[in-house]
Parts: sequence; structure tokens; C-alpha cells
Amino acid sequence: MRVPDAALDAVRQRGFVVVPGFLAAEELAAAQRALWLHYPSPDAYFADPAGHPEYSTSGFAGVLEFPYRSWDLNRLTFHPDLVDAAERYLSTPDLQLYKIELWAKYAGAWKYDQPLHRDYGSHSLVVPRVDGRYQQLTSFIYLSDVSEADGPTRLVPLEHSERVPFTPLYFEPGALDDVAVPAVGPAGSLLMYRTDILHRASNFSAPGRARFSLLVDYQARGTTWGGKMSWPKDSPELWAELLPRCTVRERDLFGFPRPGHEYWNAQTLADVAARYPGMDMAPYRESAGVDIDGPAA
Ligand SMILES: O=C(O)CCC(=O)C(=O)O
Repeated sequence: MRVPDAALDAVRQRGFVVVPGFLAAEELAAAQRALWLHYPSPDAYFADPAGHPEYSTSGFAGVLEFPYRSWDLNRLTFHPDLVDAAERYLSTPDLQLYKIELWAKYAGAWKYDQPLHRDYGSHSLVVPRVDGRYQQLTSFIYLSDVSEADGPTRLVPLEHSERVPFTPLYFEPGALDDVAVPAVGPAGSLLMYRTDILHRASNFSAPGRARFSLLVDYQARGTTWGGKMSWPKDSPELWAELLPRCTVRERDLFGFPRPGHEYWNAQTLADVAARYPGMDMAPYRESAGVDIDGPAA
């Protein structure tokens, strides 16, 4: 669904918002099926927690970096309504998709409580500007219900934190707990918040629960001091499946050279086409002035 203007205003004024029903039912169901390509289902996990010790090594043990083994998961990171919301929030179509993580948590595997913090600490080399320029928009797409029992993210509304200095980054346990709001919502919801907003992960408060979410973060392209991951780093075989299916715009979000960029010439067109069988090179070729049979005269 289109993220309402009022939700983006809430991010501006309060620092965060939960948008229920962001994903259509079929998008959610397809993404949920794809989760089991990567994780044990809750039934499988809770039938034998000791058989899955890897989830008990840290609170981040269930984090997997992009890309994933299913288009149904991958496509959510550049869902047209998410890109539209990021464009409207950041006031530019010139976006960079700078972080994607898929995160599974299982009750009892770890005590997931975190200290209160702001995400700029791991998303930026500097600090947020309080006038709102150069913002980063972070999001969680809920792939399972997140109730009070499911370890919801607890966020401090801006009115209670705007005078709290940016340094130090981490706070003592219990700090501002009385004003923190649990970001609860059904599967398919979208949580959006800013990297200057105080928040923390919380632990499950009931056994047998699991939480699955897809974290997708955008900033304006050219924010050279911001980021969290480098896309070419991992899984060339998964990129080779993904990129040919993407539109030019979707590739652009990852920083792929645009049509018309001086990177493109006869050599790069041919070699990129060879690296990514099935990719429609026409938009890049046409803008480079290279015809279908080879270099332009
Ligand atoms: O998982 C959550 O609810 C929040 C995680 C978080 O704030 C973080 O890892 O920075």
C-alpha cells in the first residue's frame, strides 16, 4: 500500500511510525514461504532448539545479508511503495539502498534486550543533523506478527529525546523505558524510523515465539559518510540471478551505473552482459551510443 503522507509526517515529528497492511496478503505469504529457504520454521526450531545452536551465539546470529534465495524476499527491498515512501521522505528520487538485513529471532535462543541507542552509530561516520538534512530512513518489514510478546523494538518519541546529546551512543539498561513505545503490528506492517531516534531491541516475553523481519534502509545518493554494507562483497551467484530480473531503476538503487554513465562502452556492455545472462542491456547500450552489433562509429 502507498504509505500515507500522515505516516511520513509522523516520522518527521515523532521519529517513527508503524504502517499496518503495508504488504499485500499475497506478497507477505510469498515472502514468508521464502523464509524457510534460510531459517528453520518456528515449528522446526522449537521442536529441537538444541539442534539449532547457531541462533544462541549472539542477538545478531539470525541476521543474513542481502541478497536472498528468493525473488519474493529480494523484491520487497525495492518494493515500489517503499521506494516511493523513501523518495517522499528524503525529498529526492536520487536514492541509495544502503543496508538490507533479514533477521530471525527465536524466543529463548538469546536474551535480545539491547541498550538504548541510535542507529547513526553504525550507519554514519558522523552524527545526524538536527535540522533534518541528510537523513537516513530505516525500516523493518514485519514478516511475522510483532506483538508485545514478540520482542518489539522499543522507540523513544523525539519529544523525549531531542535534548539528549548524540554522544554517548549507548545508555544504561532501563534508560527512558517509561516513555519508550513498543512498535507492535501484524505481519505485513512497515516500521519506519530515523537514525537519530533512540530505540532498542527487546526480548520475547513468552515462550515458543519467533520474529522475522526484513530491514531496509535508504539514504540520499551521495551521502558518502553513511552506509553499512558493500553490495559486491558476497554471493555473486545470487546477484547474477537477481540483477537481470531488476528494472533499470531497481538496479540504480544499488548504485549500478545508470544508462548514460560514462562507465558504459562497448567493452563494459559486452562483459556485463556476459556476467549477467538475461539482462536487457538495451537501455545502457542505447544511451552509450553503441548499436546492437557493436561499437558506434
Ligand atoms: O531488533 C530490533 O528490534 C531492533 C534492533 C536494533 O535496534 C539494532 O540492532 O540496532
